[in-house]
Amino acid sequence: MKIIVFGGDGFCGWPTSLHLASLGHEILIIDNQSRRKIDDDLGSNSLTAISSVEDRIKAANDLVGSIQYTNLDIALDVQELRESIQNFDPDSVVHFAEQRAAPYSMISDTHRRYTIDNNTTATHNICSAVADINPDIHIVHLGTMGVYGYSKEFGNIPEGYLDVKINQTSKDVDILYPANPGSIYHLTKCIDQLIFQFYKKNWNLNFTDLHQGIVWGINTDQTKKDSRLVNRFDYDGVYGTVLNRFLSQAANGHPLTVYGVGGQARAFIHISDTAKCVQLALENANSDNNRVRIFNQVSEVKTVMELAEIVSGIYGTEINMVENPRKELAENELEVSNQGLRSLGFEPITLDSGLLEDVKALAENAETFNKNNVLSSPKW
Ligand code: NAD
Ligand code: USQ
Repeated sequence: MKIIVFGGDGFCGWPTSLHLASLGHEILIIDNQSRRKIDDDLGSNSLTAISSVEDRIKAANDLVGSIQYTNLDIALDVQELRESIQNFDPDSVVHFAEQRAAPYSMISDTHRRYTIDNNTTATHNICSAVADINPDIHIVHLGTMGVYGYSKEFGNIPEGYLDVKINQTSKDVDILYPANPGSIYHLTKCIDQLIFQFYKKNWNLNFTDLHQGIVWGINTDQTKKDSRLVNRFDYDGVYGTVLNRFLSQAANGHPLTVYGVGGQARAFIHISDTAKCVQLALENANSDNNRVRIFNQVSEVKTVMELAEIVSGIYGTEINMVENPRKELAENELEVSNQGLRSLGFEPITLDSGLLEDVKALAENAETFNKNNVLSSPKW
C-alpha cells in the first residue's frame, strides 16, 4: 500500500512509519518539524537524542523499508500539500500532524490560536484535497479519548456513537457522542470530528478516526535497530504525558509528580500498539460505507495514583502530590470499549510487561533529564 504519514517525525508518527515500512508499505512522511522547533522555544528537549530527519530517513531506507520525506506545513502550504498527494498517489493517508499537548494549548492567547489554527486547518486541508484529488483515499486520523470527557455518565464509553432514545418520537438513534473537551487542544479534536462527519456526508470520503488514549513507552522493534532510528521521548511538564513522566522520573531519581489526589482515570496504550492499531485500521477497510468509522485505540484504564503506586512499587521512588495545574475533575470513573480494534485482532500490551525494559532504556539518558522542566505546566 502507498501511505502518506502526516506528522511522521513525531512521537507516534515515526515508529508507526517504521512499522508500516517494515511490512513492505511504501511511505511518504510529510512533517514541518514544528515539534522540534517548539522544544527550542520552550527550552525543552527529548530525553533521547533524536537524529535529524535526514539521518532518520537514510537509516530507515538502509535498515527497515521505503520511506521518503517532504518538509511542508500542511496548514499553510496548501498547494504543495495538494501536489504531494497528487504526485505520490496514496491508497491511504494517516494524520498525526497536530499540536497535541493540552498544556501547550493553554499557555496564552498565542498558543490557543496556534493550536486552533494549526489543527483544524491541517485537518480540513487534508479532507478538502482528498475530496478533489481522489475521494477513495482512506483517511486514518489520530483522535483522542479526550473528545468524550472522562466519565461514566453514560456508562461504558462506546466507539464514537451513542445509542439514544428521542423522547418526542420514541426513536432509537445513534448520535455522535456528546463532545466534552478539557483543553483547547482537545477542543480541536472535537472540531475534527465534525469536519469528518461533513466530508463523509457531502463527499462520501472514507474515514477511520482512532480515539487514542495516552501513549506510553518509547521503543518499538524498529526504533531499537539503530541509534539513528531512536524515538523522541517527552518528559517535561508541557509535552510529557503522565506515565512516561513517571517512568523518566523513576529512572532519574525524581519524586513522582501526582497532580491533586491522583484520582483521574485515563485510558493507556503502548507505543508499539499505536503502530499496530494504525496498521490494523489501514489494512482492514471500513465495511460500513454509511458513516465515519470510529475506534477507541486503548488498552487499559488506570488512575494516576494507581500508576504512581505501580512505578513506586517497582523502583521505590517517592510519590509527591503537587497542586493540580489543570481544571479537571479531582476523581473520575472510566470504562471504555475497544471492541472495534480487538475484532480486527488487536491484543493489547498491558502495563506490567513492557515497563521494566522501557525504564532501563530511559535510565541511559540521565544526562539529558532537566529537573527544571519537570513542573513547567501552565495553570488553567
Ligand atoms: P508529536 O507532537 O510528537 O508529533 C506530531 C508531529 O506533527 C510533529 O512531528 C510535528 O512537527 C508535526 N506537525 C504538527 N503540525 C504540523 C503541520 N501543520 N504540518 C506538518 N507537520 C505538522 O505528537 P504525537 O504524540 O506523535 O501525537 C500524534 C497524534 O496522535 C496527535 O494528533 C495526537 O493528538 C494524537 N495522540 C497522541 C497521544 C499521545 O499520548 N502522544 C495520545 C492520543 C492521541
Ligand atoms: N498528570 C499528573 N501528573 C503529571 C502529569 C499529568 O497527575 O505529572 C495527570 C493530569 O492532571 C491528567 C492526567 O495525568 O489528569 C493525564 O495527563 P497527560 O498529560 O498524561 O495527558 P493529556 O493532557 O490528557 O494528553 C495526552 C496527550 C494527548 C492525547 C491525550 C489522550 O498529550 O495528545 O490526546 O493524552 S487522553 O488523555 O485519553 O485524552
